[in-house]
Amino acid sequence: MITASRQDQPSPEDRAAPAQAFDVLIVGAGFGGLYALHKLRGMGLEVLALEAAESVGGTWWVNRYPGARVDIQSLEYSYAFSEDLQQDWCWTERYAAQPELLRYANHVADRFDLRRDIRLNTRVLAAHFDEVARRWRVSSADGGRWTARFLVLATGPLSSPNLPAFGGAEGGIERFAGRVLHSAAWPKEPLELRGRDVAVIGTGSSGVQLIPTLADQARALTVFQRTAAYVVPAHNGPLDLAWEARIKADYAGFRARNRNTYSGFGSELTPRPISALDATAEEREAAFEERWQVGGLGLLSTFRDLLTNPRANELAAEFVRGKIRQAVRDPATAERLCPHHPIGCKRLCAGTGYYETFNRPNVVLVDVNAHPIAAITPAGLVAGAREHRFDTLVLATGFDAFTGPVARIDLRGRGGLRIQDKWRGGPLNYLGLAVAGFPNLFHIAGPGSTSAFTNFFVMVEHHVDWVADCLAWLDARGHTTIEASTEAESDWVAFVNATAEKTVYLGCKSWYVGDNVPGKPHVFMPLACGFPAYAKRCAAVANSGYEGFIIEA
Ligand code: NA7
Repeated sequence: MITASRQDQPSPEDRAAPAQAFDVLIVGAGFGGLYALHKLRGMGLEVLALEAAESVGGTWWVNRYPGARVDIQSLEYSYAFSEDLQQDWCWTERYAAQPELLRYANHVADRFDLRRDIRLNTRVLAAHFDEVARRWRVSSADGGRWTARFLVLATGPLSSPNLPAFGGAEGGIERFAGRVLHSAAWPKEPLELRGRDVAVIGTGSSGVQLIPTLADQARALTVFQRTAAYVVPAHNGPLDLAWEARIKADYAGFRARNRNTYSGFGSELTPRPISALDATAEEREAAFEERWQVGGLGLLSTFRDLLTNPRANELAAEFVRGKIRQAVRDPATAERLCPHHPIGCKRLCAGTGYYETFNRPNVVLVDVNAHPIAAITPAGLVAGAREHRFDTLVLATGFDAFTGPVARIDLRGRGGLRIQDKWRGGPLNYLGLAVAGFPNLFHIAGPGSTSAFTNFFVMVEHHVDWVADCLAWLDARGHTTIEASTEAESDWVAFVNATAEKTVYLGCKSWYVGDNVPGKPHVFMPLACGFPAYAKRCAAVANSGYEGFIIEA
């Protein structure tokens, strides 16, 4: 096993206060970081996880906005690595709400005694690869300093909030005199919005969950919509105990079947093996209706080609538009709520009473696609040459996805190569796991992997297990460094792009292509080949003795 004395040999810059030495440093203590810590520590490695927040839980710590809830069923969106854990833990609802998910993260941290190796309130500022020592040198905002042979980025693909500039210096958010909230930085203390005039900007998954909840509380709610969302009903409710018992009778089998699906969940709702175009209109309607009644994201797997054939996709899209027209009484509002991009091109939303919320007398929908938000004012905002007034502004504007969480670290590889420079044209990597020029660095659920389209737990368990096997393999052979080759990296990026070409994902502006953040390169970042094919490629690389990687003794 790799060993390191806690007091590593100090470099000249370390002499003032020697850095603590570890085998592995993990950045992040969300669900990826927690499992990485458990797994790698279990191999006898010295591991430390550094977490910027004051709590474990990652996304489920910061996204504490009212209505926050997972959109994959909790019996599926949970760890599979421990049979005892998955048998003991009982979810109360079909889709757990944020507080329950946070309790689960805390339970895992306690159950596996992880807290002793997690340093909270620690934002990693810099991580530099020292080519002489062949170690990562890591420092934090509060002056902490560490070294490690391996660095694991479990920073999450969606952890860097997107804060649009709107009117820039003249009309930016700081001009607003009322309270500004972001869905991904919601305050801990209870917030009284009763009687307030609230505005929400953004109608993605977060906005779709927030809007019905805020409409219940606010005196008036104005929703600023740039792109209409496809929202399927979640049909949330108390967990069906008979279903739970059936799953728990063979949880391992259920997990294995899920790992064999495109997205790592939904094995009980497999696609009909035909094109939507080959079904009769009646068969199609009945099939979509059946999925609509089941609820959740399974609508997209009604037929095998909804995400690959634009004409098949349009049939599903029109089915949802029909539902919107039924749900919303005012025809003009209904039309504004009807999306016209391919369904699933932006992540499908699962909601509760979303469209019906626009029938409420206290809710107004404002289209800011045709008339973008020009400026924020002290009393509201200007769009379409008119001022909309409110006292509380909620930004549900999403995230600087994939690259944002990494690029805010001063991350430097060989020769001082900065990740911001390396990724100037988009995220280059190999297998979604490693970056050429950045030895002994692994990325959990990053760009170039199927993370955006895969049940997050399936993804992080797969990545962590792959990394663990890789470290064990290196160690058994006495190798010190592993690094993606530039050729393998280029081939991988070409594969990611070629795969996207075969899907409907390029048919709209989304965070998958960086279009939600002004100035970000327009590059398709996730891999759309489906989890089983991706896992097979990762396994093939490992089994070949890490083809595409440069390994040094
Ligand atoms: P999303 O899905 O990126 O949604 C952000 C929303 O904010 C979306 O409707 C955007 O419109 C809107 N937005 C962003 N910037 C602006 C500006 N400048 N003006 C008006 N509207 C704007 O983020 P979420 O937090 O909802 O969900 C992220 C993921 O978390 C989700 O996919 C799930 O995986 C869980 P746009 O569509 O860009 O026109």
